[in-house]
Order: sequence, then C-alpha cells, then structure tokens
Amino acid sequence: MDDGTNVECHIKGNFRIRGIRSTNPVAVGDFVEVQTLADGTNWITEIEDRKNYIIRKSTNLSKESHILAANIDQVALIVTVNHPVTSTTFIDRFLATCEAYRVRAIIIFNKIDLLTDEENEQVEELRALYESIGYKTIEISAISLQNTEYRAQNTDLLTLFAGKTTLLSGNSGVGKSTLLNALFGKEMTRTGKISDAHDKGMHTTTFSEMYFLDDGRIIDTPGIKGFGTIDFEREEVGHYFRDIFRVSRDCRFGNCTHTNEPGCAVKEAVVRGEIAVSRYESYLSLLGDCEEGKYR
Ligand SMILES: Nc1nc2c(ncn2[C@@H]2O[C@H](COP(=O)(O)OP(=O)(O)OP(=O)(O)O)[C@@H](O)[C@H]2O)c(=O)[nH]1
Ligand SMILES: [Mg+2]
Ligand SMILES: [Zn+2]
Repeated sequence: MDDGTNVECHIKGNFRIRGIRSTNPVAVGDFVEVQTLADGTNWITEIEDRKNYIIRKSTNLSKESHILAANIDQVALIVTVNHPVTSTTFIDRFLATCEAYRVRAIIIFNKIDLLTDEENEQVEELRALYESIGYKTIEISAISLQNTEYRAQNTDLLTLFAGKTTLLSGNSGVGKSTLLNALFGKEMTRTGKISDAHDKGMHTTTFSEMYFLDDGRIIDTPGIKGFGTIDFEREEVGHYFRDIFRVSRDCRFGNCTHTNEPGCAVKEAVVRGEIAVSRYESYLSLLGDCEEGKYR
C-alpha cells in the first residue's frame, strides 16, 4: 500500500497484460489496484501503465520474458572483479538493455576490501572506461559499510539512492543483499556465502522485493547468470553502446553493422584504442545472438 504496509494479494490465473508475453504478469515496482472481497481476500484488478521496465528472456529458447522490475528510476549494477568474477560481456549486455529501456544505470564495484593490488588496478581501469563512456561508477565494500566510520566517508553512495527507486542487479554473490542490509543498517534479508569450490554465489535471494528507506526505495533481486536481454534488431544493437554509437556517425554506410563493411569508423576507432576491445567484443557477441536468433 502507499502507506508502506504489506497486503497479500491474489491474481487471477488468466490475467495477462496487453502485448507482453511474460511469465509474471505483475512485477515488483508495479502500481496496482486491489479489490477486497467479502471473504476478506484481496485481488489485483488492474495494473497501471508502466513508466518503464527491465525485461529478460526466461530461457534462451523460450519466447516468454520475465519482467525484472517496473517503474524504476535507476539500476545499480553490482560488479566484482573477483569473488566472483563479473565478465565485461555481462556488464555490457546489461548496460545495453538499460539503454534500450532508457533506464539510467550506475555501476558499483564491490568487495574492494578483498582485492589484490592488481585487481584494484583492474577496478580503476574499468571505472575509467565506463566513466569515459558516460556511466557513473563508484567503488565500495558493502561489508565495511556496516562500520559507521567507513559509512560516514561514503555519503556519495548514500546520496545516490535518495528519493529514487533503485534496482540492485548483478551476478549471484556480488553482494546485492549485503549492500541492502548495509543501507538499512540492519539485516533486512538473508545473504549467502561464496562457494569455496567455484568462487561463485549460491543464488541466495530467490525473488525480487522492494524495501523502503526513509528517502528512497531499493529492490533486491536474485542474482542473474547469463543475460538473455531482449529482441534487439541487428541494426539496433550499436545504438545501445554509447561509445560505438557516437563514432558510428562517421561510418561510410548508414546501416553499418561494424563487422565487415569498408569505411567503418568504429573498427578504426577500436584499432586506434578509442573504443575498448572489450566493448567491441561485447557488441559482437550481442550481434551474434541476433544473427542466430538465439533469443527469439
Ligand atoms: N569481503 C567482502 N565480502 C562481501 C562484500 N559484500 C558481500 N560480501 C560477501 O559475499 C557473499 C555474498 O553476498 P550476498 O549479499 O549474499 O550476495 P548477493 O549478490 O545478494 O547474492 P544472490 O542473492 O545469490 O544473488 C556474502 O558472504 C557476503 O558477506 C564485501 O564488500 N566484502
Ligand atoms: Mg541476495
Ligand atoms: Zn561501422
């Protein structure tokens, strides 16, 4: 409810939203109308139009999608360069999806307390890369945020969440729930260990839930593995890589896919080091998905 109370609601089995084939008709962040019947049960009767939403294919081959969340102001992508490793392909696919849905994305590099000097350098390099593309980045130790002194030094982080609805996303085990708990200063939700054998998260959070700060709302979500993204058109993929899009104006052909065409400004920029190789590879991997129709 608007006043922050929780009401358990039912939904009719055949409730489907116009135009979207999703496995979950109602998503976290939705505004809904609720009717209470004489027997005291509550039923969702209407879902208001969404300002935006983030969607993900349920599985590679299925045509159904899963709405991660609706009506969000920003996504905080939690990234760890180790324990577990977040790949740049994952980051870039995620960012491309946010671009497609016009949702602001910020990147939070977590677990800096755990990293070697070399890994910390890697964080600095990645931060420089994504800042240069136009993304806000920040580095934190969610564990250390429990320490009030460390917390006081991180006003930058806290102001990021003020007055906004923020979706926390990222691979399993990167510390989404730990960050959530740190923001609230108490245990709001369970966190899980990283497996010793594989240095991976154990999918501790199993469903998305919204939590209300004094000023701001945070949605904690289950860790995601691959990122099936959405139905990108081949010519469209480049639009969702800001760095590639900027340069693509100078390609000889307007519909250049930046693969084999002559006079491709993007490929030239990669060679000159103005577009990061990792970004270009992520772009190609998304383009490859389009070609194979993997997610159709
Ligand atoms: N050293 C260190 N450990 C952290 C930090 N943040 C999280 N962890 C640990 O990483 C493990 C996983 O944290 P979670 O918060 O459960 O991760 P999650 O992203 O919510 O994972 P899922 O719910 O599975 O998606 C826990 O053992 C945390 O204590 C950090 O900044 N530093
Ligand atoms: Mg979690
Ligand atoms: Zn090109």
